[in-house]
Amino acid sequence: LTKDRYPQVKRGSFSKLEQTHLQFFRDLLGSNRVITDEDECQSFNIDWIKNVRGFSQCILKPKSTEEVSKILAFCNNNRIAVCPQGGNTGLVGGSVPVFDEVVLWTGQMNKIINLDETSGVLVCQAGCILENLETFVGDSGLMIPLDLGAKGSCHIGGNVSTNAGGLRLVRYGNLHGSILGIEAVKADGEIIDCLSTLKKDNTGYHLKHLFIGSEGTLGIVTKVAIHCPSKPNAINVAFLGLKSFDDVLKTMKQAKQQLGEILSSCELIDEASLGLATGHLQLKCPLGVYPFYMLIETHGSNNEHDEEKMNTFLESIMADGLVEDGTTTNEVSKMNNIWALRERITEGSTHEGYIFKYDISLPTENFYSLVPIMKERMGESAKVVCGYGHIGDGNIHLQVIVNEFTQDALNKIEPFIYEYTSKLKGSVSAEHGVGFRKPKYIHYSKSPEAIALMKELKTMMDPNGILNPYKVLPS
Ligand code: FAD
Ligand code: S2G
Ligand code: ZN
Repeated sequence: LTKDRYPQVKRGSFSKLEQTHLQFFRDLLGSNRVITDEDECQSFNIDWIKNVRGFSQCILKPKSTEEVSKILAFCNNNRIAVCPQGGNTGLVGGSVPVFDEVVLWTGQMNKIINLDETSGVLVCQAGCILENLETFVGDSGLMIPLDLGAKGSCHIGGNVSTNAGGLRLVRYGNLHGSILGIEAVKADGEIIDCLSTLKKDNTGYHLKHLFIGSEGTLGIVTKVAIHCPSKPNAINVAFLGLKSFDDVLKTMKQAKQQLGEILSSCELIDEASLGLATGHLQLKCPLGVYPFYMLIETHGSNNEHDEEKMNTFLESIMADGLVEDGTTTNEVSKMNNIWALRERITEGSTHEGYIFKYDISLPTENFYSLVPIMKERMGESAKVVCGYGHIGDGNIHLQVIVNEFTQDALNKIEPFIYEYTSKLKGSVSAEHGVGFRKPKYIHYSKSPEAIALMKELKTMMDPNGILNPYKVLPS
């Protein structure tokens, strides 16, 4: 969706970048942390799925909170628009400029500040890559309570800013619960230190939640304190083949009942989405072909107990005729191969064609209902219509893949898919956020009063609107 495909978006009355501005940034950061070369700016201007493209001519690479503070104070005074960027793995166009906003990249803010091994609280800068944090705390027998396919690139500051859900939310909850403290910088450069490492602190309003999920529009997250649970001694994965969605629902219910507190992930993959991973990436599926697959994982403290629970669960769902086939393992390489079938669907999809990607929360019994409806609506005009995702949290990733983008295809999908979701009181963006692509749909999931209050908050926090303009809130 390049600039010309967004005729209705007009560049705000922000300053155009001048030599004096660049000089200020160079004096502050040093020339090697102010990127203006067009080729070097390119990757910061295009999002991961190459859906949106910006035209920034200046990428800033601060190393500290103080530098972020000085940058924002300067940009605020000079009305220069700023696009915060972490790993640039966001999927709603929130992480790249729309026009010529300055990009403030957190990649150089990647220091770990402290890990308290007793309380399990990690304090680090926002630009730490999720996988690096996972490795670091893993050495102390702890884990980051968040895991997603983008872990090799995404930054913890970006995860916080999108309130990323991921593959284990069903067990470890969302970041509003596991993030204990945040340090952020407001648009005027003021540093807000809410970097508490306490599990309980009810002194006044819980300001950290303003920055969790606000996608860089209320402030720039510079440090986070996150509670890291103990790394499980025992991990088991079951991969199941099922013939109907009704059986999927019954199996999920059994999993929640019989695996209870050790259930750490419950993911659904339909035949078409599995095909995108096995077909384009030559991944091997350990089962035959079925309409549905489930990936069920347990995290526990005692492998013997967990294997017994898992086997009892599998025997009961087999006896009830809920699954056609299944395999279970606790061998790391086999578990990784099974997880790859789920985690690399996104990557496999990119080889199929142009992807219309939807990230929807629906009432559990309707979780899959949109897929056959969209197949019907698209008919021959779509190569693939598929659904996969976090059924444990009621969050489906629905994809309509066509040869190339056409307005006609888009018109068949939108706003129908959003109206359908809204009628079922679902969410038009379950975990990826609103970004640049969905502000015009936020009203399908939020009341006019709620949107009005969000705008009041935005005006209070960022009166000149310099932080990630054109994103999240409808103009
Ligand atoms: P970016 O993409 O750089 O930015 C995301 C948003 O946050 C932008 O609006 C940006 O302006 C803002 N931002 C970034 N850093 C800061 C900061 N320090 N302060 C303020 N604002 C900031 N998402 C899920 O929720 N669950 C998944 O399971 C999941 N799986 C994925 C799998 C793949 C293969 C890919 C490519 C993406 C996936 N995503 C998933 C989407 C994406 O990875 C998440 O949204 C992630 O949290 C983005 O982190 P990031 O560092 O890349 O942020
Ligand atoms: C997932 C990744 C992005 C997508 O795989 O859980 O959040 O929609 C998604 O393909
Ligand atoms: Zn997801």
